[in-house]
Amino acid sequence: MKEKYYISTAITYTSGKPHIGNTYEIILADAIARFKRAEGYDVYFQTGTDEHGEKIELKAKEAGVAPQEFVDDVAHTIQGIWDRMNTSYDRFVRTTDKKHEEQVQKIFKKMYDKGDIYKGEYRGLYCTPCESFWTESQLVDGKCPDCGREVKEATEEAYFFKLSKYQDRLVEYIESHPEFIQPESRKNEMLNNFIKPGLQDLCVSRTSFDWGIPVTFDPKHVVYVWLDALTNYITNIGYDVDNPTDEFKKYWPADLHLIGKDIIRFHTIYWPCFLWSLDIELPKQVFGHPWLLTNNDKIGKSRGNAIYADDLADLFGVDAVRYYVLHEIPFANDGNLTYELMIERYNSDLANILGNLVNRTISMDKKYFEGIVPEIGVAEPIDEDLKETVRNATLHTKEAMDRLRVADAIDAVFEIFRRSNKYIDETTPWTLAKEGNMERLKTVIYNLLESIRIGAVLLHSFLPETAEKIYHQLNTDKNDFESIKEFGALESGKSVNNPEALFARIDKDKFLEELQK
Ligand code: ME8
Repeated sequence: MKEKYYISTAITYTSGKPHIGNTYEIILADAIARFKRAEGYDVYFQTGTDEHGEKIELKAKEAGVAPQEFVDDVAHTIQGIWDRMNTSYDRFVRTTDKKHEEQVQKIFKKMYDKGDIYKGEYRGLYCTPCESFWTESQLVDGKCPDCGREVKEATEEAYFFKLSKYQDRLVEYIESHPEFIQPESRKNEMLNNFIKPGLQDLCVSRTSFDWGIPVTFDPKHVVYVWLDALTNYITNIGYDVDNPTDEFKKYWPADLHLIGKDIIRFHTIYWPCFLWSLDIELPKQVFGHPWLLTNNDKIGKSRGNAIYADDLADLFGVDAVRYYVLHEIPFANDGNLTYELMIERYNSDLANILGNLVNRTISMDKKYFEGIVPEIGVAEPIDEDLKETVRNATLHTKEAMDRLRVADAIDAVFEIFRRSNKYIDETTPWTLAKEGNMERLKTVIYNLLESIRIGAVLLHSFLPETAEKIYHQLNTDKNDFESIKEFGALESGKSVNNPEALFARIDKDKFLEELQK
C-alpha cells in the first residue's frame, strides 16, 4: 500500500487572467507533487478556481455578460495556462460546481444547527475589491491593509461564525504543532498579530450582492467567499456532512495546503475553526510561499506591470519559465522577475551548464564510440569524486524537498551538472583520444553519461520536458528513483540518439531590442 499525499494550491479568483505570480504557485505545487510521486507516494494534487463574490459579479457586469459566462471563460483560460505549464494536477475544481455548492449549503446548515453560526448585524469598514471587513486597528494609514485602497463604513444583516469560541484551542494547537505553519516565522505573526489580540466572530454571509451560494434557510443571504472557498479542499474529495466517501477518508487530512503569504491568515485561522466546527481533523501543513515581484514591484493587473506565463513560455519555452520561478523564489523571501534576469539565468544555467554538458557528452560519445554507451574501462581516483558529488546531490535534493526548499533542491541537482562540466575539464577526453588511451576514455564518457542520467531523473519533477528529452538522447528508460540508488544503471552497449540542443543561447541585446519593438 502506497502512502497517500494530498497537496492543494489556492483556488485562483476568476476575476481575470492569472499573472506569473499566481502561476508560480501551481508550478511549485507541481514540482512537489511530481517529486512525491517519484518517491512512491499515492499523490492527490488538487487545484482550481474561486468563482463567487462581489468583485467577480462587478467584473462580469463591466464585461456585459452573465457572471456564469464570465467565470466559465476565465476558468477556461486559467486551466489552459496550468496545462500549458505542464502541471500534473489530478483535479481542477470550481466553486460553481453543483456538487461543491450543495455541500457548502449543507456545511453552513450544520454549523448553524450546531450553534456555531448565528444571525446578527455587521457594522464595519469594508474594502470592496478585497471583499473584507476590517477593524479600525487593522487598517494601515486608514486604508485597507491588503490593497491600500479606501474602505467604507458598512452595515448589513449577516450571519456570523463563532471564531471566538475556538481561540484558545487555536493558540494551543499552533503552539504545539510547530510544523503546521511554514515558514515558521509566519507562525509568530499569526499568533501575535491576529490570534492572541482576540478573534472576533466572522461574518459569513452577505445580502448586498447575489453572485454566491444562497443560504438554504434564508436565501437572501449568500455564503461569504472564504467559507465557500476554503471548503473546496474537502467538498471535492467527497466530504459530505452526513456520509463522507471513502475517497475523503483516504485523502483527508491534506498533507499540504500550498498558498501565497497573503492568505495564510485565512488558512490558519478561519479554516482550522471551520474544520473543528465540523469535527474534522486539520490539514497537516500550510505553507505560505513568498511572492514573485516584477522589477522589484508587486504585480498587479491594474498596475499594468503584469507578466503572463504563456507569453514567457512563447519567448523562452515552458521549462525555462518553470526553472526561473522555481529557482528564483527562495523558501521565505520574495523573488524578482525581469527579462534581463531571465535571459541571464537562461544562458548561464540552462544553456551553458546543462545544455552544453549534454550536447558535448553525447557528441563525444558519437565521435569516439560511434554512439555506443561504453563499458567502464580504467578508473582513476577523480572518478570517485564525481560519484561522491552525484550521491550527495541525490541526498541533498531529497532533503531539500522534504523541507519544501524547492530552490535549494534545484541547486542540488545542478551540482551534478556543474561537477560533470568540471570533470570534462579535468579529464580532457580529447587528449585521451589523441593519446589513444581508449580504456580511460571509455570510463570518462560512461561516467558523464551516467551522471547526466541521474541528474535528469532528479530534474524531472522540475523540468519534466527537458528530463524526457535527455532520456531520449541517452536512449534510456532507466528513469525512476530506484534506478539512481546506485551509480551505474545506464546500460553499456546501447546506442545513444543524436544530440539536440536543449536550450539555444539567447543574444540578450538583440532579444531585448526585439522585445521593445
Ligand atoms: O487569493 N507571487 O486567489 P488569487 C506569488 N481565491 N503568488 C501570488 C502572487 C505573486 N505575486 N500574487 C498572488 C485567492 N499569489 C483566493 C484563494 S484559497 C481557498 C482562495 C498567490 O487569485 C496568492 O497568494 O488572488 C494565492 O495563493 C494564489 O496566488 C491565488 O491568488
